[in-house]
Amino acid sequence: MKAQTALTGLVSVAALLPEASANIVAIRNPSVEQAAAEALAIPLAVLKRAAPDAPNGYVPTHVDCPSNRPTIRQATTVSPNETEWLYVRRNNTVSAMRNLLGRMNITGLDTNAYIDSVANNVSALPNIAIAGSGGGYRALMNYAGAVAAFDNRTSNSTATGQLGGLLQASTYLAGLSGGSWLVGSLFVNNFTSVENILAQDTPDNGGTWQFGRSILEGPESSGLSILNTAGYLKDIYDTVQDKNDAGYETTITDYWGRALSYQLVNASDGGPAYTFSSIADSDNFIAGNTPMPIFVSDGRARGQLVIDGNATVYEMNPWELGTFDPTTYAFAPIRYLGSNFSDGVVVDGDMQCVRGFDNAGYIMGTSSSLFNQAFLQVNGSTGLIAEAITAVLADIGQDNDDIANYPNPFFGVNNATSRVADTDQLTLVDGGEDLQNIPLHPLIQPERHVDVIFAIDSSADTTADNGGANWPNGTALVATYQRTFLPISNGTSFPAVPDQQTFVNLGLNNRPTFFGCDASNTTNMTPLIVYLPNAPYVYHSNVSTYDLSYNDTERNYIIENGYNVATLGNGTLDSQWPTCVGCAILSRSLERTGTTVPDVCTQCFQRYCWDGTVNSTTNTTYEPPYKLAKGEVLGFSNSGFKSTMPSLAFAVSAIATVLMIM
Ligand SMILES: *[C@@H]1O[C@H](CO)[C@@H](O)[C@H](O)[C@H]1NC(C)=O
Ligand SMILES: *[C@@H]1O[C@H](CO)[C@@H](O)[C@H](O)[C@H]1NC(C)=O
Ligand SMILES: *[C@@H]1O[C@H](CO)[C@@H](O)[C@H](O)[C@H]1NC(C)=O
Ligand SMILES: *[C@@H]1O[C@H](CO)[C@@H](O)[C@H](O)[C@H]1NC(C)=O
Ligand SMILES: *[C@@H]1O[C@H](CO)[C@@H](O)[C@H](O)[C@H]1NC(C)=O
Ligand SMILES: *[C@@H]1O[C@H](CO)[C@@H](O)[C@H](O)[C@H]1NC(C)=O
Ligand SMILES: *[C@@H]1O[C@H](CO)[C@@H](O)[C@H](O)[C@H]1NC(C)=O
Ligand SMILES: *[C@@H]1O[C@H](CO)[C@@H](O)[C@H](O)[C@H]1NC(C)=O
Ligand SMILES: *[C@@H]1O[C@H](CO)[C@@H](O)[C@H](O)[C@H]1NC(C)=O
Ligand SMILES: *[C@@H]1O[C@H](CO)[C@@H](O)[C@H](O)[C@H]1NC(C)=O
Ligand SMILES: *[C@@H]1O[C@H](CO)[C@@H](O)[C@H](O)[C@H]1NC(C)=O
Ligand SMILES: CC(=O)N[C@H]1CO[C@H](CO)[C@@H](O)[C@@H]1O
Repeated sequence: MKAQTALTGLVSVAALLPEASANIVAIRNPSVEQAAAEALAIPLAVLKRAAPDAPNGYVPTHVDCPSNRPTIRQATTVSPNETEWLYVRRNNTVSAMRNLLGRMNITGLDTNAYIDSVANNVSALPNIAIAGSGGGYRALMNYAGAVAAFDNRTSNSTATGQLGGLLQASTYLAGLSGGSWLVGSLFVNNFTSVENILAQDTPDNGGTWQFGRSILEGPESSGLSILNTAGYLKDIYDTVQDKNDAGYETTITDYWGRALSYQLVNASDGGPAYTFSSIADSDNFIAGNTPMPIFVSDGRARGQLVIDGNATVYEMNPWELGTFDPTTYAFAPIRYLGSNFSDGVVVDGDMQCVRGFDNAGYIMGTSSSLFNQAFLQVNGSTGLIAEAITAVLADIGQDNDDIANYPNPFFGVNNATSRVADTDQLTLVDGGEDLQNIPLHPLIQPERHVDVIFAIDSSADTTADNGGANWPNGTALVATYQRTFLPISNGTSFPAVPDQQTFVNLGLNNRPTFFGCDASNTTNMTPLIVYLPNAPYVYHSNVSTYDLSYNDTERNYIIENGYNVATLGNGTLDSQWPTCVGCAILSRSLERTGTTVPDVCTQCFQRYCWDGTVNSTTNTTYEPPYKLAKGEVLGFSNSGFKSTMPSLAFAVSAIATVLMIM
């Protein structure tokens, strides 16, 4: 059994829901022509970022196919689009890496000369990826702190002891579930910085990450308008209803994804027309000035359970949805999801392509569909959303409440080997349901040649009392490692990791740990893993996954703590930490070019690499003390952020949800 949910002690939220309205005015669906006219009226500057480019808001719409008709491709390589983009991006990481490593004080190696010597050799140039786990808002905030630490745009992030520039030097930025909310939120908002998102959230100008009111009530404002809960819920209801009326089978994920958008997309009403594929058209991304975002989701047939490690793992990136797993082994153009694909092509005829299915919030909601549970508490109460969800549940059954429906683009593809070749709907669930709660799967594909993965783990694994719950214990890494021994792994490999009890006993879940340092002890030089587990540096950030509201003070503390997770308190706990991060970045590259490993790096590896020791003695106590002191704020200063309270202190921490999640 995996994530088991036991919803207990729920406070009824019926009072928060609008009265069932007798006359609901359906939101008008503009015609395609009207929408096109409106789109043309949007200033060009707006089109250059991730854009509200869906022809008809949230509702997927039939359009003429492009002359180059969309097709499904086999998963033999990464997409031509990615290959083309990588030329630009990898080249851009050269100066960023030179800059970063130059600040990392790697005594004994002229990093400038080294990077210059490998700059034109993609197989020698370090290839960096960052991956953020699931875990709801906790994961979003902890990952946000780490990404802020890696971002050279963050104030003081390029000072001594800091890691600013790692983000600029990275090729991939992956997110799963709560981690995908962070990645999605940054990309849909023009790849702005975390610091900037927080700075813009002022009392006068309700910003993007307003978590003070839970998603059941909606943020206080949306764009420039003040929101009331009734209007918010009605809007969500109406847009989902419109999609349903247009003939698409909707699920709770639609409601959930729409609600999420209000908090994550900085546009009126959560930007119903923002598509995930529009990221591929934004200037920043095309110019290779950002890494490539990747989300992860698991396949699960209706009425079935996810089998640990044996589920098909799908990825969503700005061009495609698909998987390298042999159980599907194909990729579909994400922009044209919803089209009637059969045998790998769109059925012939006019207006046969569909646009707008890849709503950004829906894609984020798919990766995090376990959180549909949050919406379930309205089941049985009155009000629009409640009635809609009750109806959905009656239709699909409670067992499928975590599913996201996609008209299956892989119908008739790889009939002999695919698990989904004969199903109309591709049903996807939360990427963490197979316990691989860190989105490592896309990053360990041999085709991507990643050298080092910074794995930020915000999982809630531990269950101990006395402050010991909701910390990671390595479960996600263990799951990914074990999967590489199953046939479904299809040539992927992963460094050896010990059992979870060893993680806890040796403190590997409480401080940075490197796995796979000895390349010769891994298959095909699998990436080095820099494991960065959530731990209490300046705040007890082990808040429950199902805590759905955070005041700004707490939000900022958790982000601050995440910053310290990544920087070891700005190097306070180890002044050589940035050097060691540099060594991790260079490790595989040095190996391939036969370059002598500098002594400082050897020292770092002695300190941070797991050496193969196992200690599985059962011991359930885990009460990590503060590594620094509460609120000891270094560098990424809380004072720089707004820390006022939401004016409406809704005491609705409605969910006393006891949820054991990966
Ligand atoms: C997006 O960000 C870039 C800087 O990274 C900026 O030049 C551009 O103007 C921004 N675009 C919009 C529409 O805000
Ligand atoms: C992806 O590549 C195909 C051709 O290889 C091209 O037609 C398409 O426009 C590209 N997509 C994007 C979003 O750049
Ligand atoms: C690589 O980047 C450098 C500067 O950062 C630029 O001058 C050069 O044109 C780029 N090369 C390619 C092939 O894009
Ligand atoms: C951050 O890194 C980018 C890419 O190397 C560089 O162009 C930019 O100038 C840097 N910004 C700061 C503030 O250091
Ligand atoms: C750089 O590292 C060396 C040890 O390798 C140390 O002696 C020196 O103080 C460090 N320099 C800075 C500026 O941290
Ligand atoms: C994985 O799934 C396949 C069917 O697709 C099944 O044959 C196999 O036994 C499963 N393996 C495990 C370890 O569950
Ligand atoms: C795969 O199955 C589909 C539908 O069952 C069928 O139409 C198609 O011809 C099959 N493809 C191959 C290559 O056998
Ligand atoms: C590790 O976490 C899993 C849940 O992910 C839990 O079942 C297990 O008991 C934990 N083990 C330890 C030693 O913390
Ligand atoms: C913010 O939330 C934290 C944690 O729940 C709580 O301790 C603190 O009192 C709250 N602050 C205000 C001003 O509401
Ligand atoms: C080396 O590989 C073996 C076999 O995979 C594994 O048992 C061992 O733990 C690995 N050692 C280290 C230090 O990773
Ligand atoms: C940056 O560092 C300066 C000097 O140490 C400090 O005064 C300032 O508060 C810091 N800014 C932030 C946002 O932490
Ligand atoms: C390395 C490896 O085993 N690759 C296989 C992955 O799955 C596809 C589709 O089943 C095979 O064609 C590859 O050989």
